[in-house]
Amino acid sequence: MIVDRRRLLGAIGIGGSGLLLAGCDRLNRSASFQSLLDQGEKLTMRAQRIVTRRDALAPEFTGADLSPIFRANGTRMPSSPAYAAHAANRFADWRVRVDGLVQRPQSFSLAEIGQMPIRTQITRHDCVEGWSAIGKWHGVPLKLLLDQAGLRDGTRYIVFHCADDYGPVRYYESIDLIDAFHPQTILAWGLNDRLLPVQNGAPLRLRVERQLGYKHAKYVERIEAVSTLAGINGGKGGYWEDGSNYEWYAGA
Ligand SMILES: Nc1nc2c(c(=O)[nH]1)N[C@H]1C(S)=C(S)[C@@H](COP(=O)(O)O)O[C@H]1N2
Ligand SMILES: [Mo]
Repeated sequence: MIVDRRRLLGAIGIGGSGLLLAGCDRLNRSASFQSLLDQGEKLTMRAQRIVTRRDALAPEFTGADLSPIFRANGTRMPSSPAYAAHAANRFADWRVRVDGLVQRPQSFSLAEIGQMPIRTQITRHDCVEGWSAIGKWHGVPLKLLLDQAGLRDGTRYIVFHCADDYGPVRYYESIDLIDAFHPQTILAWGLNDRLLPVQNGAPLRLRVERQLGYKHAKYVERIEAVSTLAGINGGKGGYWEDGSNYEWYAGA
């Protein structure tokens, strides 16, 4: 599925005005209609700018900029015996499932993901707790997994379900389709030319580079397409959003 302009505009909630104007050619060009048109034009331009901004790439850096260590935050080792068994087995049997509002629910092994095109990017991670680090991430564009599963009409969000209990519930996060199909949004399996360490989310973690650290779900085991966030725990779309009123949209 391709995120086309209309879908993008619809996703940010201002697509309707253009469609409305297009259907109005029976109206004559009275002064007030002309001013409505002008307003519509401005709205469209503004929408275009917002879309351009949301679509822009996060800055990428060079090897010389890499942080000497990429620290870990939040869960450093999921506590479940199942995860420990996967880790002991070097995640040979780990699968990430893609389901929800998709035409072809399916799961991918790490080997399958390793066969898919690789994107590498050196980016800066910003945590709201007041630290940043620059790391080199390797992974598969999320778009490729979503395209293979085939999003169904009505999908508005992609939810990431993680393997770690953080406090009383599993960690989870969600993003919209603009971020899901952003070229720098990857399911990363590598950091700094090595496989992802457990503390940084092995075997798969989300990188969604325009957003703050807590959106970058680690230990991803299920990716769910949904039309609304209402059914996901507290309904605000993420562990911190539900638990501590963090903003759902944590983008630049
Ligand atoms: N599953 C899971 N994902 C998570 C967290 C977590 O505790 N569990 N912490 C988040 C926060 S607040 C940050 S800053 C980053 C930290 O990533 P790092 O451990 O690789 O530095 O992961 C995010 N993703
Ligand atoms: Mo964070």
